[in-house]
Amino acid sequence: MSSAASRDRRRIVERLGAASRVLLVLHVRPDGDSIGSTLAMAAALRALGKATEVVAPDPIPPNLAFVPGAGAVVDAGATRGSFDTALFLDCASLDRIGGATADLERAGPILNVDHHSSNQRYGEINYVEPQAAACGEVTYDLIRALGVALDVEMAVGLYVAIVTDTGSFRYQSVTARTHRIAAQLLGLGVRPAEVAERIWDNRSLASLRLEAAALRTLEREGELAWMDVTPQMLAESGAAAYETEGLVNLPRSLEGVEVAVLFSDEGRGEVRVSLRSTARVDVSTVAVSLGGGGHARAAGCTLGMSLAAAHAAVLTAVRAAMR
Ligand SMILES: [Mn+2]
Repeated sequence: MSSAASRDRRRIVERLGAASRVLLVLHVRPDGDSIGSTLAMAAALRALGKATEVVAPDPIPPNLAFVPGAGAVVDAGATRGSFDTALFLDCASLDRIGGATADLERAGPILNVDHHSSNQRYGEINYVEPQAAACGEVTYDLIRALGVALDVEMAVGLYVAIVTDTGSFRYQSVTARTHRIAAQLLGLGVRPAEVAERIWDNRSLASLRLEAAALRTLEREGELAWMDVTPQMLAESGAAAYETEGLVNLPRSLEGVEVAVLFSDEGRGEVRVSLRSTARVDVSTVAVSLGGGGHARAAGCTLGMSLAAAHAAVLTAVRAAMR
């Protein structure tokens, strides 16, 4: 850890130590890292005697509702009272909290804890560890620095954060340290097979039908592959929008592919673009150039245009990045 990061962590620990009511905010379309890190952190703060509330700008996907504490998460706009501190985990930019901005008006200064290299440092204190494979790793360090003894519930949250953001320990971001942290969490009682089954082997028939329909649009151009989700596919399969999560891994798994793109048009006049790379191309620069953000190997953006226009804009930028 850099000395700047360790100084920032010390400052966050001091501020959280002095806090008494903390608002924690999930990001839009909360994923395993957002949910797992945030719920583990909220439990750690409660262990220190702090009052906490967790607000979600979008619903928690059903396959992540088992994470301890998920049942107490409230919708955007539904928090009560005021907070002396706001804590964001896994949020690269302020707009990632969507409709929870209203809740933020009754909260104190923002503490920003993250692992995205594109993090915009919008907090009063910013503790960003771009080397961490998941915000769950950063959260693990922070909970320990707070002097809280991890329990099995916090451990499940942190494990969910890490196992989801690393594609089950498969991505380039994974280090020996990632595995050492996971080993600690298993030692606290996390059952990895049970967690994996809950997250990945609980799919709806609709989501498999959506996958089949999306696969028919798969296109390949050398080391680049892409796929679409259209409003018609969502309607015909009956799948919910959150069930497009992870579909980008299909073109990514194609032999010889370096960059994979999923274009998801959910019929709201915009296209959500997910970008993945395997080893070489920094897709976060492509995403940032289109108004989004992320990591070198996983990034995304949302474009207010048609699917055809999004294809043109994104594929042109990706081809340039690949040269
Ligand atoms: Mn993350």
